[in-house]
Amino acid sequence: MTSQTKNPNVNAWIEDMIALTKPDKVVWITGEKAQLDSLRNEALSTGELIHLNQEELPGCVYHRTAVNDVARVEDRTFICSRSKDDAGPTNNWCDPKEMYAKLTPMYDGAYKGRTMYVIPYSMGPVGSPLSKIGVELTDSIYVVLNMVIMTRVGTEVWEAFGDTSNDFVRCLHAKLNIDKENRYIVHFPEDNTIWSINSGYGGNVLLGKKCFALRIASYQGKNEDWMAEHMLILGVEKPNGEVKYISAAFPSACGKTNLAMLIPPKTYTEKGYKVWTVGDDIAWLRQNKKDGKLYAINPEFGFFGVAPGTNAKSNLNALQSCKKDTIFTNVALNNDNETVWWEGLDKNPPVNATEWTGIKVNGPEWIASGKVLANPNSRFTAPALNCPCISKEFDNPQGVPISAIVFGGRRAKTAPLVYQAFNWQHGTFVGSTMASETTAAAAGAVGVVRRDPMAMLPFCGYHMGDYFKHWLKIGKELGANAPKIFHVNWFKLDDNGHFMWPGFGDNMRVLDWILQRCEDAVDAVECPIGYLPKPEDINLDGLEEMTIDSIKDLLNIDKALWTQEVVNIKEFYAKFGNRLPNELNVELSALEKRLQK
Ligand code: GTP
Ligand code: SPV
Ligand code: MN
Repeated sequence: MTSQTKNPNVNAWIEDMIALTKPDKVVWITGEKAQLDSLRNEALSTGELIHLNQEELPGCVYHRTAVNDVARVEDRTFICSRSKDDAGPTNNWCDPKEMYAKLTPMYDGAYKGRTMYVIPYSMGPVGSPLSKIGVELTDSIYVVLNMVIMTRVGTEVWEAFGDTSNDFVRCLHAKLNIDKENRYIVHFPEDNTIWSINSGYGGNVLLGKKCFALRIASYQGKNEDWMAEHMLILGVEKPNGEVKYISAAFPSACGKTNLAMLIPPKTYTEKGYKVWTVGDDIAWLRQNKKDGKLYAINPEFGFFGVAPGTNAKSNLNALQSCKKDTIFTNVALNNDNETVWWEGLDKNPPVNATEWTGIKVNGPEWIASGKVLANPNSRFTAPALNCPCISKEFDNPQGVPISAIVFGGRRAKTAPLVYQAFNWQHGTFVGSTMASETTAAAAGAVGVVRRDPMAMLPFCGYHMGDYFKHWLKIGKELGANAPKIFHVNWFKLDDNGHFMWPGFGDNMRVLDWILQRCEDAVDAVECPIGYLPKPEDINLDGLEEMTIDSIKDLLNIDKALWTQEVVNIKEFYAKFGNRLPNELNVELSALEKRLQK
């Protein structure tokens, strides 16, 4: 198949990459069903994909990654800006010339005996002023089929490239040998280029997602006056039909997909409240020059969601979304060997199970011995349009106006259920000092508390001090139109190590308070860290297990812990040297003073 675009910049780059990687064959992805069906069949015949029951799960397939390749690899992820200072203290950096010199020989002939797939894709509705485009080259059919779900792929995207544009991201992926020691996920922000090699795991290889839509896009946003954030976007429809939009940044595997699709408790649905999903992982936000408000689009087209813990009670909408046309990765197979199972799906692990690496085991015995059937970071790739509560604004090229921005993480003790920042500058401080326990979404230890500013620690494509400066600048531009900023914690533990808050659908009760605050419809209590709800203002109707006293515990501010928190923040801030905006030091001192009072 010959090139599908006249754009000489695209064609020259692809020719160079063909010369480098030396594929046997080049296939241009058109997005047509016949082409995708034939690729799926080819992958099923080679074992790259595994068959699932097409009556129970129409259009669904199963995939196992290599055992050493199940999560993002932060220690092998690089931001190769020309100046080391521009990558900042929170990113791995290497001189771009050196990195190209190191990786070029690895890519040399990497596609020999293989096919190069050319995937044109748009992040965001095709042609929207808020969207961006890219091309991913890959030798993996699994990547092609995932990209088709996760981004807008197809011939129509070439039109967005026009005949001359150079504003597209060049993404090169090669599986090579899935060699862990030579795995590299590398970003060249100044070249609009991403190179990924020796991995086949989602976050490392679906280059439109974290690599482009966060790392490269955050850099573009800084230069072009918009923001790329690790945020879900949801709409709360009130009984009068009005919809208010909230975006929320939680670190990986900390509840974005769940919150984005929440089903409100009965006390709300009875009154006519509904929640609509716009996005579950990434938001691109920009001030609308007409009304001055902050608008957000979800640049993605599907959900790459955490499977374990997803069930009819916790997230029915996610479960419905993956009933058809879904790719399951590293989950377990059921008794029948052709439907899927994961921890938390139900209480009945299959007796004749196939665990995620492919070993046939007795599920209940296996679990009793302390092992898992599904990988803790196993995932489903489901089309967003499958979601029963997908927002009708999902495809709106203008995006949706954001009323509230919410930060959150997994904190066993320190952070209360919810509080509101005093203003945008203080909210930027709250986001910049976020901390959370690490999860299985990235390789490495799980459950260690680390600072993860705005849930962007692994995803910011430039110096984080400059990123904070950018937040402050956007806040100034928004002025009175700026969304209100909040912090939540669904994961506070009691002394027995149990979650104190029921979470999931009941998080609606907290969103309700947040929206009331945005509308000045409810008072709050000023405390050293921000505005807390009055306990009686959290609606507990129908929530038998919670009392006003348990809400008080959830909202309690432990001064000793917060005093320690200030010490830790100081230490963290010291990393940024003179690139930390002074406004944040001012906020830190003010917090310290308020705590001493
Ligand atoms: P990424 O896709 O990695 O960015 O993750 P995410 O932020 O979308 O997290 P997700 O919604 O998939 O949730 C991850 C895990 O947190 C799942 O096992 C959920 O069951 C659990 N979880 C989500 N929301 C809540 C909650 O409100 N309370 C509790 N206790 N657990 C939750
Ligand atoms: C995350 O880790 O935040 C994810 C999954 O959303 S990945 O695509 O692997 O980044
Ligand atoms: Mn994520």
